[in-house]
Amino acid sequence: MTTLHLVLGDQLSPSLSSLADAAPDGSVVLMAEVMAEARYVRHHKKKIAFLFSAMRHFAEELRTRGLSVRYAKLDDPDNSQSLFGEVERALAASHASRIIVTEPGEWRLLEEMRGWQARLGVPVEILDDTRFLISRAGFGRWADRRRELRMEYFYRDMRRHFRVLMQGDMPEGGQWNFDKENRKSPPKGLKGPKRLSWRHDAITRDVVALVEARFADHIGTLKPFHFAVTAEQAEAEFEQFVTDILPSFGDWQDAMVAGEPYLFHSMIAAYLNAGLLLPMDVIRRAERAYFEGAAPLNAVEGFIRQILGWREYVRGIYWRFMPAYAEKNAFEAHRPLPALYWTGETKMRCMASAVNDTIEHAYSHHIQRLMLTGNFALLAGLSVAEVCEWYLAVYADAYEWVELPNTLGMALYADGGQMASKPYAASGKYIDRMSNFCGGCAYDVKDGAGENACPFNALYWRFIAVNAEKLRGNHRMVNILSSWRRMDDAKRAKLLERADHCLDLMEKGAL
Ligand code: DLZ
Ligand code: SF4
Repeated sequence: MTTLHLVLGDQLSPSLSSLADAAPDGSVVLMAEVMAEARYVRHHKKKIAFLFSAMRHFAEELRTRGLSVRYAKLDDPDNSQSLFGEVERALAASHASRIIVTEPGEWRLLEEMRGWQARLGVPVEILDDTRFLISRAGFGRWADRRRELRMEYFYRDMRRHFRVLMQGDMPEGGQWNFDKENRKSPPKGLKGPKRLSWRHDAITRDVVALVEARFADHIGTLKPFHFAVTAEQAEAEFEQFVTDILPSFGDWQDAMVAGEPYLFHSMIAAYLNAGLLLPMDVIRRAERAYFEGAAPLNAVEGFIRQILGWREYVRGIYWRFMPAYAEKNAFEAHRPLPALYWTGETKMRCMASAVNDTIEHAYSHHIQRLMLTGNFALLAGLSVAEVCEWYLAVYADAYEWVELPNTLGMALYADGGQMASKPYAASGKYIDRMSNFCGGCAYDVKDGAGENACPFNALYWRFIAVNAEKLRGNHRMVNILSSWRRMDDAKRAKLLERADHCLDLMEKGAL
């Protein structure tokens, strides 16, 4: 009796539930590089190369543990190019009598897998993904008890439950959240440390050549390719973060600096989301750094909140509200995504920087994603579906369970407030305070409606004006709505005219 254990590209953890009873005899582990997954959105070249190389390395690791691994490479002539097709072929070859898989991270794939048993005629067991700290059902029970869902309360319950940064029943330092200390503007010359980079082995060289040849039409530069592709390498990067970078992470968490795509961010999301690192390991390591006096509480608490709080919370929201969640569009935003999101060609220095970082690294940090590309999309009323697809495609860490609530909910407020208590809409003033972009920009951040005025300013007021009715019920928007109402008519008209002109320029590729 043989069991087929399917391992997906973002399930590269030896502790995976579907591998728990895999044994050298009676188990075949199946991994498959398939066009269906690589092309359902046009993933960034670096994202595909990272995953394929990490998948191949993980397959080798399982083999050295004595397991029998069937690995379909993308250019194998018999590759059916879909996960179902590869399962079907593996079933025929191995005569397995059942299939085990850990639940995938995307609704579309889970729906598909639920139909596999009937199509294949053998039992297909779909197990919980125990790499997450709370199960889908557990989150459901937590949410059922609440009238309104807020990450902050979820996070506190997770801190209490797992006893992370706690002193008895009290949070370490007497506060749950130290974000007020984490919003410093960047001083002149702020530079992040040099990061580790890895020499390519034969596996990575093959994969980079494959991606270059087969995905030339996808966004992104492939070289230099800098990602860790094994758990060991990812752990070394994380260790560098904890010892050298974490102490400064809190202070500069919201800062943006031209030419500094990473600053003091951990850069571990791609590794965590593919399974090379496990959430509780990194949480405990960061907590230890605090208790040993190696990193301050504001930094450690802020870092841990991302993983113990946000990461688990967005996953919970995703599964609780899908598939209806993907259809939400509270502001009825439908304007096509402009070319500048793919090319980085714009005179707006901040946007050019965020998009070019993305093209080069398949990465940009949280504040660039939220307050530049996300904020601009919100203000310009860009199509929610197109913006979400862009985020899913371009970031090496993006899978729909994490991308959709972050983009549709947090950045675009398209869920009408399920994720965020107010839209993260901001004018150029915020960007100027948190970055060094504006000084060297073709636009004037201090100008609202002039010929050279920063587009974020007029677009911000247009967003308030167009959505005033929808924003009225939100008490955190009261002041800004009344500022708009009190503004004199001529000024309002000029701002709206400037905003329309900016949108015209954007559509013509001239903004
Ligand atoms: C993202 C991705 C890509 C690019 N390629 C593959 C692949 O060839 N084979 C595979 O098993 N998984 C891949 N993935 C990850 C899946 O898309 C991911 O498992 C689902 O989106 C669910 O999170
Ligand atoms: Fe961005 Fe406006 Fe500043 Fe230019 S002036 S960098 S467009 S915020």
